[in-house]
Amino acid sequence: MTEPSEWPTQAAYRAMWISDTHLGAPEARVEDLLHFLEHHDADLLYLVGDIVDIERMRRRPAWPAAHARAAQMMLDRCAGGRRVIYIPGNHDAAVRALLHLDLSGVEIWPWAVHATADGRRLLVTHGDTHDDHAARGAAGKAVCYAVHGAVHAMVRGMNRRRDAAGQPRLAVGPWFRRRVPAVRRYVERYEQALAAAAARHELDGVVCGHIHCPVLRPSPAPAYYNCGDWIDHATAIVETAQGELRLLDAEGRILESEPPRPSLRPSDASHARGTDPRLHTASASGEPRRSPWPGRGRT
Ligand SMILES: [Mn+2]
Repeated sequence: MTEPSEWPTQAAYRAMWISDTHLGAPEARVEDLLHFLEHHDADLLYLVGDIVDIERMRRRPAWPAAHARAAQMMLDRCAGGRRVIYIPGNHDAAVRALLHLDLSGVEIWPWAVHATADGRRLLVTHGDTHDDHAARGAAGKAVCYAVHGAVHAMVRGMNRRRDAAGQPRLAVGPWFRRRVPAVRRYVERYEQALAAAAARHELDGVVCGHIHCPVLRPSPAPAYYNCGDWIDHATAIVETAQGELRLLDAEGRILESEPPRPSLRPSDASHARGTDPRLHTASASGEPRRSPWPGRGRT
């Protein structure tokens, strides 16, 4: 393994959030992910669920070398004083059996509270446990997931033909949201449900994944940030040393960034003061009091 000091890092961040890589699923954009990981590094890496698509691999076992390498690269980031916190989602729910364990340095958490360099506290969760409401109950959720699965299977078939013909792939998520009002409403309700979860725990915002809709929305409070995915979008969220969140693409280009905040409110300043940004902390202080944990499902 390469020594941490030899990592070919171009950009180092205070924290980085990656979700929905779906390793083990053939449509995962693994080459893009490997490229991103080779050029981006952070003191604290959050794996925000659906990292390994265990659900999919149960039905069709596949673990190509590139997928194994991407998983290894992410888990190895806990070397050299860095931390990796793995928060399982619904496609890697089996990992929830390992909650609170420390596996060769990788910490497994049901969710976390991240303290930014500028003193904000953000709920970090995959998000599936909050989408019952968004999908209008368990039955609605089952229908949503079934339709979503069927369309994905159809588009996978189309993309195989497009690959063979050298044409660009179709992105399922964006197509869905443009064309199907019910999906657009679902996304809105999901975003509201996640922001409400942050508010319930008196936090400043939420960083999640699950619905494959990358976005940075610092206002209105509470803030809503979604990492996106590595099937349709190939995006990740990073935090700079100053506490600014950015949405990056696989090449490291900034797709969205937060507007500069004037200055810290006094209450926030006390939280931020004295923290060494390099050392800082998924404030593992960090589990909200009430468990958001009943959910199980598929996407
Ligand atoms: Mn998910």
